[in-house]
Amino acid sequence: MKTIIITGITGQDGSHMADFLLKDPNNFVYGAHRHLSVENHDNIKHLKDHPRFQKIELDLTDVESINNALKQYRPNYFINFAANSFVGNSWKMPINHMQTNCMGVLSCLEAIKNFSSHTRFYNAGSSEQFGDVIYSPQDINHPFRPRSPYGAAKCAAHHLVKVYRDSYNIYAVQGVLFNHEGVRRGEDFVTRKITKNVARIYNAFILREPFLPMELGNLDAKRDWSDAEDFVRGVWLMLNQDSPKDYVLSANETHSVREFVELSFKEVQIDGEWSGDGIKEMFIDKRTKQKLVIINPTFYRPAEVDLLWGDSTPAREELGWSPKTSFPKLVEKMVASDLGWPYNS
Ligand code: NAP
Ligand code: G4F
Repeated sequence: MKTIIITGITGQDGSHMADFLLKDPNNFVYGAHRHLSVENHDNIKHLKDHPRFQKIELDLTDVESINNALKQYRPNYFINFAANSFVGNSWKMPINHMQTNCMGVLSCLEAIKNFSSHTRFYNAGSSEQFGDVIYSPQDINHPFRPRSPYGAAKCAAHHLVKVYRDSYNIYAVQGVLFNHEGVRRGEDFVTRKITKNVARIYNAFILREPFLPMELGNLDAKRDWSDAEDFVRGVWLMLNQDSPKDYVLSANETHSVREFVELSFKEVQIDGEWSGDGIKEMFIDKRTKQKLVIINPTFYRPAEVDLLWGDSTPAREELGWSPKTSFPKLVEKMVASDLGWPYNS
């Protein structure tokens, strides 16, 4: 039996990774979560009675809990998905981002080195590390030019993973993953925020009720969006190479927030058009002239990553990985899920 600790089990990637790994009867998953007064375990409630799944408590800001987990379970794999993952929050809580997303990773590496050196380690890196990009599409060799405390913390963690790999012969990798979304995406992230709001507005249309428009920030930001369910397989492949190497995972295409809005409303047959400029810009229903989207400058960031566009050719050629869900299918799936509609992949 292979044993795997997954941190961030209550989040999007952690829960999808658990589902993916538990398909193999030779895997036993320890799902690591932090203690909260009110549990938020919706993404893993279906695993409650699974015979090869066990929840354990671990907080990335608590070194003892990390040490204890490594000492007690000495797992074959330790997959660190836990993070304060919301970039927008990182200007408000920069120290928390550094403690969780960088020092937490260092604590994991130290615990592996000291108590379980056979454990293969994955840390969740991010295309935010590329930040203020100087060429497109971005590959693994693109320099790190972070634009947020979140991105800076992920860069520091990336360097530490390499240092531990080189210094102590630990199997440690940090994948650099471009944006990946889906039906378990947190509701603050722009894709899920849009699909939840499209569902709300569509339902109001059907019931002929008044509604408030959705409020967004920078519509021109471009991201390379994929389906999170496609990415967990890539992470597992990175953990099972002959020797450790970091890879980019991405869809290899880029789309703006504006396009995501248009496509989401099209899914529910609401035909909108843009009007106005800057903070006066809005998306209006062509038929009723009602406002569907307005700009709220509080969602602008102090510094923006304008364009992310990945090049995952090495992962495709060397690991045999590729994403299955296209961008339009991802939008369709998320809108359908937020409306409770059936979806066929
Ligand atoms: P997510 O849904 O926000 O999940 C983050 C998880 O981390 C949650 O389970 C959260 O637990 C946990 N967590 C936060 N602080 C913690 C702490 N101090 N100790 C232990 N657990 C803690 O994020 P995701 O989208 O699944 O992303 C997974 C990882 O990939 C993150 O490291 C993220 O930065 C990185 N990443 C994500 C993307 C993407 O597009 N999704 C792209 C690149 C990199 P609670 O439920 O208790 O809050
Ligand atoms: O959905 P977002 O908050 O994701 P962001 O900042 O790209 O970060 C995500 O992807 C990273 C990988 O590149 C991960 F490392 C990270 O953990 C996270 O998963 O914002 C996407 C874009 C930004 O440019 C933002 O300014 O959408 C823009 N945006 C426009 N209006 C908005 C909004 N973002 C949010 N969250 N909310 C808005 O109302």
